[in-house]
Amino acid sequence: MLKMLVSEGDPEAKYTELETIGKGGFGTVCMAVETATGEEVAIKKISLLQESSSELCLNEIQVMCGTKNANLVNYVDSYLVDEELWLVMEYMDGGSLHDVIRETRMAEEEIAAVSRECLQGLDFLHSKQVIHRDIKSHNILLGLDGSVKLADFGLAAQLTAEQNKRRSAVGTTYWMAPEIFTRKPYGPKVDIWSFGIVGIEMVEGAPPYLMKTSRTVQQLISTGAPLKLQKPRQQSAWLRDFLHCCLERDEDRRWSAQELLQPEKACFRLWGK
Ligand code: 3AM
Repeated sequence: MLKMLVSEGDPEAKYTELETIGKGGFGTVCMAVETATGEEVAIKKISLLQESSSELCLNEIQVMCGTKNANLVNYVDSYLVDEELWLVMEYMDGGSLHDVIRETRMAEEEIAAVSRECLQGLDFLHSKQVIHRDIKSHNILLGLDGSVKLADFGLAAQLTAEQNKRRSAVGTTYWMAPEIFTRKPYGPKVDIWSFGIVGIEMVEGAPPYLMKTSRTVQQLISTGAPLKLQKPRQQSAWLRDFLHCCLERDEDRRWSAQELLQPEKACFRLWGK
């Protein structure tokens, strides 16, 4: 299946690699330029030696191919090279939101601007019945031109008319919605919960309960432990309201990306700042 999706040809002839950007459990990400045009790209090289890798890659290519949007890191091409899948995508020269959060405290105007871009990306994904399932600051990439894009679709799930909910517990613990821990069938709103946690990250520099073990966090979130800002009074009512709408435990009452973006809703005041 992977062989049918990838391009033929030699990516090493087409692209000139410049530097390694990062390494992860999956493999490495390099920055490269398309030799003929000078266009900058990022190449994610995923080792296919682990059994689960092929499935994740297939997923990532299928989701990326079908979803082109200004707020998603767009797919360029893919190749099989020895035991690796090379996923060529647009290069984001501003690093990740996680890097920004680690180094500085963001102003509320910046939080609002980043949130709006991310919600536009989520609204687009959800309109295509795709759940990202791993929204966290590490997977939000920035461009020096001010662009903000969602990345890493390895865990994404495509819903269909026959399967309009998912059940498998995937994601990164600190950002995962309660309905995933409690093993309920869940839908796109799990991404909104995760984005609420990103909101707390943007304010405080880390997700709640980061110092606790994954097991403890799982218990805390499933049993309704509070998820709020440590110093709520230092933020505007709009920002608090926004986080509250994202971190609503009841999936039905939690707002959708589309609702959060609506101008007549209170949070829109945050966007207008
Ligand atoms: O290790 P750090 O956090 O510096 O942000 C991603 C991460 O960087 C970066 O590659 C590293 C391993 O995932 N990355 C992933 N996709 C990227 C892209 N399209 C990217 N950097 C730029 N453009």
